[in-house]
Amino acid sequence: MEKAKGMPKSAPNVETLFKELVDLEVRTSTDTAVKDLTKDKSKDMYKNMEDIRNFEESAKRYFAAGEIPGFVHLYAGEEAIATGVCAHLSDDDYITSTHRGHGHCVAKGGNLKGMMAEIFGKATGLGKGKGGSMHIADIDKGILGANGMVGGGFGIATGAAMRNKYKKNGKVVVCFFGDGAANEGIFHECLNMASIWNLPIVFVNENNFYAEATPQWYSSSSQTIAERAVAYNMPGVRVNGKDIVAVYETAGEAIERARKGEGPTLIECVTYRNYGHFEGDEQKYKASSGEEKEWADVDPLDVFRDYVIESDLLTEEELDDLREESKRDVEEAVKYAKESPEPQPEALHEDVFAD
Ligand SMILES: Cc1ncc(C[n+]2csc(CCOP(=O)(O)OP(=O)(O)O)c2C)c(N)n1
Ligand SMILES: [Mg+2]
Repeated sequence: MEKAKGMPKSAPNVETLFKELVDLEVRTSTDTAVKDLTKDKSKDMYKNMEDIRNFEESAKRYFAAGEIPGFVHLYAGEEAIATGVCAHLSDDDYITSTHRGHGHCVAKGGNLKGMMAEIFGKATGLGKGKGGSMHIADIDKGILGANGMVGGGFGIATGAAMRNKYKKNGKVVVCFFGDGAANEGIFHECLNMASIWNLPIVFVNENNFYAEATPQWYSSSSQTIAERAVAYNMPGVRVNGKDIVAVYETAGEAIERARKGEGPTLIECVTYRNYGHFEGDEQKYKASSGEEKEWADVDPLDVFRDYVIESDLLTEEELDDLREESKRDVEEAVKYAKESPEPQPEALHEDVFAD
């Protein structure tokens, strides 16, 4: 594959560089035969994507209103990845998440009320209101934690996979990470170790083409993230991350491979975030207004709606009902969070050390 442009010698045509990367080949649902997408599974997946979207839209609204402390990095636009991957996992399997972690946690079964209360900083939150958005975790659901450190999940995920292999417990680990994290040293160390030890792990890259304001064409020596898998002797697949059916199929193969003891896989999901890096980001670094407009038309929820209607899996009415149900669930979570008490000062030193 042609080498990426890297640091340009003269002023780059940013729009062209961006487009070049976006236009590289990806796997889509038309390339795949979906084996086990039942009506019930489709309902669960659509409801889950709606839950993530509604959760994020609420987080956006209440952050702007000053009711959510700290920072929030929204997952809106990337729903198909977390949902399509986690649809293959049970509570016994593990995930590690990122600073953009709400979607991963919802998809892995994180309780909406407990999550919302956590980002509101309330005592009823999953972390008793002490962690907030970037530290949501729920060990009982296999959520090993969102992470404020870019690349922080690699070591945790690889360690958990090492333990799973040692214990022969059949559990799989999924490590979500961004395009920026793929340029951290620990990415290379962990893919290497996962490969030599043949660990039950899937590395799921969410390539939204930006790490904060830094575009991928500028910061990556390889054009794709998936092609780096060759260096670590594992399969590398680049898939359309806006197309949940393609993500679901690709992740299903990788997770099955990991469960059978055949080792790790690297999946690159091509996507784009609906909003700024964090809430309040003016996004002046974006290649052009055209770039944002083009991607705004690609809504993963609509892509899935079209697919299930065309495949006679769900009707428009059923989809609308699920959308309404999700809105109600998220509204209830907001109400719960707002009405919950603040953590008390006495609780500050609790939960610091393991008992
Ligand atoms: C080790 C480390 N370096 C830098 C930062 C600051 N930082 C926070 S998010 C981010 C960009 C991450 O980009 P990417 O991995 O592509 O994830 P995305 O935000 O696009 O989902 C950076 C540089 C950090 N939190 N941790
Ligand atoms: Mg990114």
